[in-house]
Amino acid sequence: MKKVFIVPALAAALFLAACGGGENNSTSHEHEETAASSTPAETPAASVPGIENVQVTSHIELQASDDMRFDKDLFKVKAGEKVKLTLKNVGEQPIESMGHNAVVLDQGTDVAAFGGEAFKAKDDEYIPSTFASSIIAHTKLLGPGQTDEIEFTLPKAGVYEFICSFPGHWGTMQGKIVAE
Ligand SMILES: [Cu+2]
Repeated sequence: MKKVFIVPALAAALFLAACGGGENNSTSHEHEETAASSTPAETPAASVPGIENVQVTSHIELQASDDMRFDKDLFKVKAGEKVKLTLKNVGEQPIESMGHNAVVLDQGTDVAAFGGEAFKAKDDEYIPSTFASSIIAHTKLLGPGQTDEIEFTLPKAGVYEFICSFPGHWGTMQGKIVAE
């Protein structure tokens, strides 16, 4: 987390250096630009490739397979409205070696760090309590042929990642839900 704060601090220091000498004639326009560029921004929806071709839905339907993939990885929903997510494990391998779930993460969650913690949470179906506040919703861990359905609401516009948190899966089993 420290790095997150170093960047604005540096920007502020540079800004102060640039404004050194105490002149009062720097314009307010310059101040605005500095403030904007030093604020860590959430990923704007427009920056997600292919999102312009995705229709808004209130029902996310996902399949997970033995090749460690979801069949889809990009969805668009309405912020503040209830969304249903259905996950089906269409694989054949046993849950112990190839279980799947779908975990919807809050904006800005460090997915790699989450995956690392999930690895250690076998007794909780790989849902790490250390990241409880980053989890919007999650399905059960599913074995072959099993299906689970959950409902949740994405609180505000932006980009939310979803992953399978079974050990080693998040690298290939991840996608984005864009709320608008
Ligand atoms: Cu998986």
